[in-house]
Amino acid sequence: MSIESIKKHPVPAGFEAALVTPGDYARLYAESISDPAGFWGREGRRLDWIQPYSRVKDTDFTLGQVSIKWFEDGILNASVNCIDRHLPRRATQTAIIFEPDDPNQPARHITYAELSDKVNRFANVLLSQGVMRGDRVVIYLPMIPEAAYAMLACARIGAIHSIVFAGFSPDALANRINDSGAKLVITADTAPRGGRKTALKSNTDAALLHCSDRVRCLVVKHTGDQTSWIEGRDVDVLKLMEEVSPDCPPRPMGAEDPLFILYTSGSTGKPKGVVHTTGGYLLYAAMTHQYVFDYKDGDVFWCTADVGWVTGHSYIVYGPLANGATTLMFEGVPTWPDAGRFWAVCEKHRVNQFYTAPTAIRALMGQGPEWVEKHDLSSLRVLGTVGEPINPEAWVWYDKHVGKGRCPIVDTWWQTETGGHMITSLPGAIETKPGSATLPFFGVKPVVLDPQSGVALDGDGVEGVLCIADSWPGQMRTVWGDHQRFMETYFQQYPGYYFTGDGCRRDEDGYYWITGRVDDVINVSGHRMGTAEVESALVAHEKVAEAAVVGYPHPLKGQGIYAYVTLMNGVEPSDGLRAELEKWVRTEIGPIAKPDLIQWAPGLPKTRSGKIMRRILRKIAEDDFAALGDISTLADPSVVDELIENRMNRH
Ligand code: 6R9
Repeated sequence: MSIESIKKHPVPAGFEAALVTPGDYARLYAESISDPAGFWGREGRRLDWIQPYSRVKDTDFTLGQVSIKWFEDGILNASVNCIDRHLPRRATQTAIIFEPDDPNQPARHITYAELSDKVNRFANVLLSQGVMRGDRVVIYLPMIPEAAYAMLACARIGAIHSIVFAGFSPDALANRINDSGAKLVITADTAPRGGRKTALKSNTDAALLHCSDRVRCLVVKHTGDQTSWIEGRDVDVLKLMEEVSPDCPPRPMGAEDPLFILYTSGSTGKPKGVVHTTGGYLLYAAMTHQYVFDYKDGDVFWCTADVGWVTGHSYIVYGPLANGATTLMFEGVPTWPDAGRFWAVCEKHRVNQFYTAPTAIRALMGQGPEWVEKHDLSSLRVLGTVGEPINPEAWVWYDKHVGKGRCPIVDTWWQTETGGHMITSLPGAIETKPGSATLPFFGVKPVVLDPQSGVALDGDGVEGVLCIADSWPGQMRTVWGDHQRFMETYFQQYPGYYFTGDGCRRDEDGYYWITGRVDDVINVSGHRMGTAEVESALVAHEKVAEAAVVGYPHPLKGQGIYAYVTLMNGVEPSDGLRAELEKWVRTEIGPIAKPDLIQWAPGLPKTRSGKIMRRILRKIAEDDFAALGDISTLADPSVVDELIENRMNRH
């Protein structure tokens, strides 16, 4: 069966009154492309501006002078848009539902009035610690309401937050504190997840050994577990919140002032600090949240991502709260205490829109539909996926068992760099095909280029690399502290375009199918991992001489991490050493970077100039070594046979 022949799934009944109908989509999309300034100038009024903008779009993709500005002379405050402006109508409405890790603990409903109180107090605590406009604040918190308070408190006083995923190691945390030049880090004592606890405070202590001793540490006493305490450096934030004023005037910010930095993996070893600014990002997050999920007043919206990733920024906090929505924050994991937890939470809180990752769907699919069927999922209206291509089997399972065939599935393709959804269906407007992200969102102009020549492939039924031809408001503005790197990474290879790093096919119907990364980035359970990052962690181990890391197809994670390791002379390979290296990478980067398979490689395939031929390593890892291609340029072609002979069995 060719993929094109997969039939379209029509918009299910009941979506006639969706926010965007098929006619609206065609009309608004055409307008957004032919008159971006007019379109976005109007949409920008979704936000409350302290001083309205007169200029809408000022963007230039020309290599050497890339510059992206939206609503440049507008002045606003993101926390006012997410809180204050809703208070007249929504003070008693729930802003955040907090569902704790332990299902026996009560859920919490935080109203907009309470959110306002907490964020104002949190902002005053930050001010009391000397945090000023433009300062960086690193947030290393689990999925608790304080993470949202901390983000919005930064936004309120004009500080720039940078969240570090709580699963990252002390080293990764230290690197991000240092790269961003943060003054302060916010953490929690310990974090329960799936019944197990992570010692965030002691990780932070370890990280701070590698940072300036001026960096302060705010601690949220979440579990009350005992932690070490350094007087003068560590601050009990919840206690201070009770002491400060519940009123903190919002700082007026320029639309182009940075709102946050979020580090993400690229094809080189060092993670990049992706910078998003205030006006364009917030507008784009809000608008995509509303249209893509067909979010209507009173709906309960649940995005299962972690606030440590961009999906959590845009679709747990900023998008929903800018829209005055009720957003659910879940501290736990899908499979604890049992594989029905997601569905129990959907039932308990009458969730209307549910947004998760293909890896979670595949894991739950493996547990059997009976876990889903135990629960009343009649409140669900729209289902979403994000993070990696969804395989049609998982799509069909999601549609059948979770959506019962009556919930449209929005497969949302986007990136940390794009701020919000770029290619996605819309519940009432776009028919779906399992595995395709379908069509571009308003204002997004995708192009498919021939990877070698860089020529745009016109028409339908083409495959190549995915670029975007013009700017949109949610686009990242720069790499923190390194605009040159920003230009080189995204605008150099295909001049005049934003290069996404993804491969893509546009089918006969003009639908987009993301085929995966074309650079040295692998996608493990929807999380981006630079192969170079894992390699540098491995070679930092005293017994490792050299390492090469590639991705391979993994039934649950999408891609798994396959590491070829050359040991130092005289070191004998053993299972013990393998376990030691796995543990090493976990502590160097974090559990998500742990290699799934380590193959001992006495030699690696290299060109005569010493470049590792990853293409060959990828093929061996994929078990596709019949098609190795030309290996005659290798310095020593015999290493290939040895690697094939000893490849890891993954079945
Ligand atoms: C939001 C997010 C971005 C990379 C991206 C692509 C992959 C994300 C996808 C998808 C196919 C989808 N990706 N969504 N691939 N279909 N619906 O995940 O951001 O962590 O920066 O990852 O993830 O490869 O380039 P981020």
